[in-house]
Amino acid sequence: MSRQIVSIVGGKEAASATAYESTNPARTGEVVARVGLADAEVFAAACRTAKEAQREWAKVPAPVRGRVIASIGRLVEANAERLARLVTEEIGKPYAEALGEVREIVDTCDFFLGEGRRLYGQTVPSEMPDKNLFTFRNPVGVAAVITAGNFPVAVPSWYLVPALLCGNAVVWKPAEYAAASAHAMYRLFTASGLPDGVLNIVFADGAETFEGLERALDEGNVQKVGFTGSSEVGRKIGELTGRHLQSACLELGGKNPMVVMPDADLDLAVEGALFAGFGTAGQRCTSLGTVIVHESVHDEFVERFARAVGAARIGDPMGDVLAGPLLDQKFADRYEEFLTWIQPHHKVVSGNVGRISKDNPHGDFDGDQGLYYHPVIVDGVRPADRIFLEETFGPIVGVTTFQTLDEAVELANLPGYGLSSSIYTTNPKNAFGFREGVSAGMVSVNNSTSGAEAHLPFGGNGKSGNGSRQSGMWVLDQFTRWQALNWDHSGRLQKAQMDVAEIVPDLDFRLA
Ligand code: UN1
Repeated sequence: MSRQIVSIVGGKEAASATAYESTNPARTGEVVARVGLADAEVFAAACRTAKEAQREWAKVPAPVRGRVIASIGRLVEANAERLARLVTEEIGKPYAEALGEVREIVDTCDFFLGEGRRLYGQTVPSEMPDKNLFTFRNPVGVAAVITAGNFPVAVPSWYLVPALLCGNAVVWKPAEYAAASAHAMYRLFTASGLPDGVLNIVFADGAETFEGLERALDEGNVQKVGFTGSSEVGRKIGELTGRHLQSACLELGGKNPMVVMPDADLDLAVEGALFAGFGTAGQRCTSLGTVIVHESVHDEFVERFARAVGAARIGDPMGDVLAGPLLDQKFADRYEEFLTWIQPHHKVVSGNVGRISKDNPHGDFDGDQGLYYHPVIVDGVRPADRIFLEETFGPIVGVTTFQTLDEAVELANLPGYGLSSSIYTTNPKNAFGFREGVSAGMVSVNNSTSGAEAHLPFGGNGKSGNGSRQSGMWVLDQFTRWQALNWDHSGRLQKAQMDVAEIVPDLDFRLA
């Protein structure tokens, strides 16, 4: 069944300039949706519409906005299987994971529906009598949210739900190759009764989006940009928003390390590395990049890891598999390039490499019709290698060794990203030492690098982001601005710093 979808601005379908087909990566001949892509002007116009709608939305009491978030959560829950099936159909994410992804939207709504009755400000004592100080959280205005398609519904909800709850309007530009999932989520959100124009969805390619965003920023119609995607595009968005004196919320790539200490439970570490590296076909921004394993357990670890990967099921994402296909042809093409980074000094220990086919099967799976790739473990990786230094989005994991924890931390930080990380150890000293030294925003002990929970701060440092955090209470600082109010009821002008009573201490006093 193929759908026809277009952008929706102010509750009405908007004009499209070009046509795009979102296909099923498990059966590339199957069109999931025919998408009309809009141009830069539609994007800029959507931001104008959002600005109009935001004024009224901000006046809706926050607890009432919280009720709308509660309704969104209920609607998503009631449609969970349908939405998850669509996600699986459109981007090939295994169905169990797609259901988990949909669950994450509900969790996010659960967290923020109560925030409608909090959005706490403070009362603060004044330095002068008969004067009161307060702080208020004000919505920023219009948020332009640009998201990737590997988490086509959960990660967008991390922006959309708190942004709307805080009284902002949103223009959402999802990834083209996940357009149908995004469109379905948009419809669930608006079924909650959100007024027209408060949430708008624009399908557009990268270039038109960037131009539209620039225009909207110039016109003063966007106050916050949220972006999840590559470090390269994130840098451009950071520059653009910086020129407009804004700081975007950037969630970018990762080269997430997993350290395996000599005292680790190796079976657990292998299980963790298998899921972290090859679950979701390695296409999470939190997926495992490099295993940094102590030299004393290297051989044992690699042997068990290779065995686990050989036995892992790759196949139809509606089935019980570790991984399905890559997200889209664009990702398959890029992944093929990452495979060329394998050098003669490397040792592929996982078996076959490249596209799964009749001539190059994974066990009895021949990958017929889909963008399926062999999971690859590359041993012997060195710190100067591209495979070690750069994100390789897809099912490929490097392995390197270390001698001391300090060295492991240094290797973990060397690529300059800082999204997620993991250590396997049974010694708390190692766990806390690693936590303290590693540059990542997220640290797992005896767990996968992926699998962030919806109410912890999520975000990266270095090449993984500009330190902004999503999720939980921390994201409120992205979608609100603090306003300080002072109210003097003394009936006279009391000048701060000057008209302040002084109590004089005897600072020369010493105990005898
Ligand atoms: C992403 O890939 O963009 O940690 C985010 C995880 C997810 C988030 C990944 N909950 O696996």
